[in-house]
Amino acid sequence: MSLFSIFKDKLSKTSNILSFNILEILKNKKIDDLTLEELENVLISSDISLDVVNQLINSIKKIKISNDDGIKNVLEILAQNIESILLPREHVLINEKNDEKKILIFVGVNGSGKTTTIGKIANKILSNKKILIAACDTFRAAAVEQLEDWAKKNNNGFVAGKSNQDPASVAYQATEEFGKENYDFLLIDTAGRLSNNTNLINQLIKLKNVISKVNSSFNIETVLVLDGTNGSNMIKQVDIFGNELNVSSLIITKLDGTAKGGALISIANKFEIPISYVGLGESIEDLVTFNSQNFARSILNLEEQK
Ligand SMILES: Nc1nc2c(ncn2[C@@H]2O[C@H](COP(=O)(O)OP(=O)(O)OP(=O)(O)O)[C@@H](O)[C@H]2O)c(=O)[nH]1
Ligand SMILES: [Mg+2]
Repeated sequence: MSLFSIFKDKLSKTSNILSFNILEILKNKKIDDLTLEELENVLISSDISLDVVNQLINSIKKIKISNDDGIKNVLEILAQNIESILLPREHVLINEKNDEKKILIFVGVNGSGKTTTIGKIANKILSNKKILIAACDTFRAAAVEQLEDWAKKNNNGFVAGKSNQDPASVAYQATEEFGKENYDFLLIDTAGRLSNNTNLINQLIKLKNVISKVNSSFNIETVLVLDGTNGSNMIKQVDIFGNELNVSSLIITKLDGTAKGGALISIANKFEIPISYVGLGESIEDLVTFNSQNFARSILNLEEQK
């Protein structure tokens, strides 16, 4: 299956609604005020934010439709506009040729997909690279076990704290081991739930500080994992985590399970934080490098551009 077909298949919940409704609205081949208003509502219903919807509507306002190709043309223009919003956000998180030691800290609210995403990423990293995985979610024993299973499956190193140990001290231990041993990547899993968001963020800030104290020259990326089924509520999470933790990359999961995939475009438009991967399913291969053209064309149910 090509990468494009995977996007198209897995984003069908969003595209079924978006493209079906757009085609219905354009059936009478007229772009008048009523048509534009109806199109606006459909775009908003897939959780595309109002400022993006306005941009998109403006781009098709003056189009004349005389036949079926004209309808297709509208979809093509929408796709091009969406692609141009997304393109600057494409980002390579794991560069297999990179020899520099790299630390990735995965943060995000509970259930967003951090732990499974770490497993998927470990699976992507070439087998000639050495990976250390650290379970800094010390509040849930099940979280540690889940990660240990992933780690063992791929023969990776694994560091876990004791129950309720300070997550920062587990991160410290792991970073020391990472520094001394011949590892290429350190993947750090963190807890998503704490008594409140302020406590959670403070704990994560402390964890990051401890890591840079061990060795300030390590290349550290903070990856915010977002649950795609949250739609436009993801924006609030990027606001909170993005500012406080200097997030350098976003991963949006569960896009296979939602019709609100349009929210990814809103995020790309509002924030300059790059998007490295999208989660398109539960199995280990279902984490896919984010590609703006594949995303834009898939949600409008268009064919791959040759
Ligand atoms: N359909 C689908 N499910 C996903 C995807 N990514 C993660 N999940 C599921 O989401 C659920 C939560 O994933 P976890 O990885 O445990 O989430 P977490 O962020 O570690 O959660 P906490 O540790 O509680 O904060 C699991 O059932 C995963 O299988 C995805 O891309 N698609
Ligand atoms: Mg977890």
